[in-house]
Amino acid sequence: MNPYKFYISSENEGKVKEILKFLHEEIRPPFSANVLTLNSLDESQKNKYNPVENGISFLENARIKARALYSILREPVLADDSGLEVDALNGEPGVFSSRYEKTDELRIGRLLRELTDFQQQMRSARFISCLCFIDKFGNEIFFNGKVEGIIIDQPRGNHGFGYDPVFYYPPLNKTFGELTPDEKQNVSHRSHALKLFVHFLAKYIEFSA
Ligand code: ITT
Repeated sequence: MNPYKFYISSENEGKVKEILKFLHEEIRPPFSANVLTLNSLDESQKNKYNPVENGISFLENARIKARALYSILREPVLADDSGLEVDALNGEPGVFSSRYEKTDELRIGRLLRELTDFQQQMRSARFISCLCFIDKFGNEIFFNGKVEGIIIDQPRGNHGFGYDPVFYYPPLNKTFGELTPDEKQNVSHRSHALKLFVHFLAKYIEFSA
């Protein structure tokens, strides 16, 4: 069976690294995949790629990113829209997680400032991931994952990306920034969604072969 080729529609290096690692390890024989990133687009395709994430939900933004690449390539694509929902901030930064501030450091700084007056038991939060897959015919399907944690008041650890250093995960008594890539892969929101996607993809490849 030929490897099933599809593209990841994301400009976030940390995210792409996690997705590639997961797919590399979890898509197993008799199935195989050739997973490409935006790096393999030619210049004119790169210039056309401009997703405008103006949706009001993770699902809408995942769809916008997947469609943006699909409309250029007309080949199967996978996009992830993700973010951090903090209960004390009424779910913010949510779909604005990447637009909250310009860099990871500034984003974490702002988040901790907003939470200054909240004690640990009031700092519950969750990471959400919504994946949108579009096949070569333009059919789309979504997969969701989440993981619950607590926002601590000092960053810890330098693994991962984004808000990982302040996202404390009680079952492992560590922040996501302190988890190795393998440990994060075992429990993350993105892995939960990717697991569903891989399960789907195996059936999809089997039935469309
Ligand atoms: P693409 O849209 O190109 O994929 P992006 O960074 O803009 O890249 P999102 O719009 O989905 O992606 O924003 C997700 C933001 O949420 C991301 O920038 C991080 O700040 C945060 N985030 C998502 N998943 C995370 C994770 O596993 N660990 C830490 N932070 C995460």
